[in-house]
Amino acid sequence: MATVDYSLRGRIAVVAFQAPPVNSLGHAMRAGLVAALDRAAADAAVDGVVLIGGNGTFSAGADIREFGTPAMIRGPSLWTLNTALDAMPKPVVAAIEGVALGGGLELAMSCHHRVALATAKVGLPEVKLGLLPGAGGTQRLPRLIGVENALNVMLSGEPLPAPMFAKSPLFDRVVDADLLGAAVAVAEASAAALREGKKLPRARDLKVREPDLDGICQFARNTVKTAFKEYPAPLAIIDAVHFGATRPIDAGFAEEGRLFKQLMDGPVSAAMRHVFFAERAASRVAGLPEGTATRDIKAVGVIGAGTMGTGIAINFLNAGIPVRLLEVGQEALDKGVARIRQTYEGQVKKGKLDAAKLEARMALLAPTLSYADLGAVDLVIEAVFEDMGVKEKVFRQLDAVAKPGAILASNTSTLDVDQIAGFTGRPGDVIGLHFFSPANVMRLLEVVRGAKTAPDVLATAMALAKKIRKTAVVSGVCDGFIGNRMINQYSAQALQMLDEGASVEQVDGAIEKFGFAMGPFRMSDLAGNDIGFHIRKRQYAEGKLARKAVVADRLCEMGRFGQKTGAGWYDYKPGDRNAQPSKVVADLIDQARKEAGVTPRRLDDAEIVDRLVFALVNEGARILEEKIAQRASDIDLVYLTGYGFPMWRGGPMQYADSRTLYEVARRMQAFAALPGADSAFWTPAPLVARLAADGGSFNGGGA
Ligand code: 3H9
Repeated sequence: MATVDYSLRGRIAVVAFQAPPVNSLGHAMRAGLVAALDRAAADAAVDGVVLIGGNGTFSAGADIREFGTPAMIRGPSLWTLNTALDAMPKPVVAAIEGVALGGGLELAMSCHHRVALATAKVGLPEVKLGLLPGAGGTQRLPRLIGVENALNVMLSGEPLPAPMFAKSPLFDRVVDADLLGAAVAVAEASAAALREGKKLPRARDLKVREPDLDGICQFARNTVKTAFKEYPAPLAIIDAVHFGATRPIDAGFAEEGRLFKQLMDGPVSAAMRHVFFAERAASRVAGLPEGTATRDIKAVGVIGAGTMGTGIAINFLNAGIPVRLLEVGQEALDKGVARIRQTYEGQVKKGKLDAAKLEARMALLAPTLSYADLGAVDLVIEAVFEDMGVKEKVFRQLDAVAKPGAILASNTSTLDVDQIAGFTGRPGDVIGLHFFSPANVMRLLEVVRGAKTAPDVLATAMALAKKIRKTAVVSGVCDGFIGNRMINQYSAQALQMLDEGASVEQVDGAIEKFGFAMGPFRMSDLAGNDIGFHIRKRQYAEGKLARKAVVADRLCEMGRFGQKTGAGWYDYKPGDRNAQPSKVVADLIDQARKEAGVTPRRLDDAEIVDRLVFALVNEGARILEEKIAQRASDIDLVYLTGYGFPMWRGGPMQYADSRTLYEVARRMQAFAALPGADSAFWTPAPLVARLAADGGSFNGGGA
């Protein structure tokens, strides 16, 4: 049980937090702390108190797992604790190492003094959970470091190095070593000053000194209104600071509390808290115990120097890992190397990289035309044409040259990784590593676990993903894995709605208003319509597609592959990526409706959005039933980090939960009854039907 250690150092009580790993301030910790403060206050042999993390870190703040549960407000609350600190008759010093974040920093600000190790980081990251600092932070921080600095800390949510604030009243001292010794010394000196009649310093007694309060707050409001349109927390932070800066601090606390509750009860914070836990849960893989040994990846080979291969290579170069880049022809290889250099040069121009680093990264790149040169690398990722025959050739050659123990990975986005593994004599070493384009930018990495993939190969892939700063989600083998299998259903609905009466612009516009970065047609024009065409042709041949995508196929037969051919679902002017509505496409759709004998009807935006999103959800549910994805939150992460699903909605499964699965199933049944509907498509997946009937949810258990 989380608690605190209490010991004496001379006449100073040392209260050490013991709630590993991050000393979050759950109920047991709060109760332990209040008891320790009461004990110290009552003990005549104690002159002061030091609060310190017992395990290398101060505190990561309130226990987020308690949010939305009765434990969060169960007394003593964080509020009671901070009030108890304000009322302490003896000096209390916060000794900060590791991190003091959120409620952890708020606790420290309620102490009379703060001492930090120079390596410590402090911050108020509540904004990243869709919240504001709700334990006095919006009132105490401006009093300690000024309004402008405090707004920067709270609006960015970033953990910042303690020395940044060494000269402000936030810290009495920032030390390089012996944190406890320094904190005890500060407590002793403060106790001595108290005996001499000095008052204990409290942040609450400071005045906010900011002559241009209104100007600063207005500027901040204007900035966040455009940058964080859908997020209520940044504005609430500014409002709380502005309100409290000119009033007694208790009035500020009350306003902060009101706004905190409002945010906590709202859908955006629920979604962002979901994402916080989803990111951490994704690294837990069934059947892969923590501490599974990993293989050493000192050098990587990438096959294919096209857009995908070069994007993949950049990830490793950025992480300082040497890359051998293989192509079949010199010209393509040279182009690939030039593309990588250009990417870095672009970053230099934007001031994101310096010229020396550019050269250092390029020096890690070794282009080659020979498979033999891949013999020494520890991991090879192929990014060649999406065709089983081509993959077979590549993997047979790799099997011949790769050293024993090397991991052989395919970047396939749809093909059967088990079949690919079968082209080698070492299927345990084969895995899918599905990057998303542009591979050096997109955060998602689908890690595809084949039937025979060895546990240490999987563990290595997960660890490597962290190193190259990707969000890794494990998927089982199926056509399209998690992301593309679901997007196929979404695209099918988008096309179906064109057949029924919607326009390309209307479908894109509706889902973009919902918050997607790009609608399905603009997205397809960007990625290349030929990719889907190629996959559909295979799926027609395999009998996997019930309906022909008549308009989409005709579009490709006309060579309208998207931006790269200057025409796709939209028209494009030379050198201009702005999508212009296309008369050609409108006529094509019209013609297809006539051939099918469809009388077009008007679809409203709500129908368009629900059909697109619930198509994702229904397939997501099937993916869960088949155990292709381990958990609903993994599916959400795939969509948030790889497909532009709006972050503030928490992903498709979380969004469905927020609408209630009963409502979702009802909408699906209504769509099944529409004229011309594919009723099989809209039959709720058994998991959706069960959860709808039981009142369950994907993410809240039951799935
Ligand atoms: C707040 O304080 C509100 C107040 O203003 C007002 C209240 C009234 N609670 O990230 P890691 C878990 S809001 C519960 O993998 P790292 C985390 O889930 C809070 N659990 O490690 C994981 O568990 P598991 C404001 C938490 O070294 C494990 O700890 N504070 C909390 O990469 C390790 O985490 C924040 O937003 C928590 N507060 O990074 C800080 N924090 O192993 C959020 C972590 O079961 N936390 N866990 O998956 C962080 O930024 C990072 O976790 C931290 C460590 C930098 C601390």
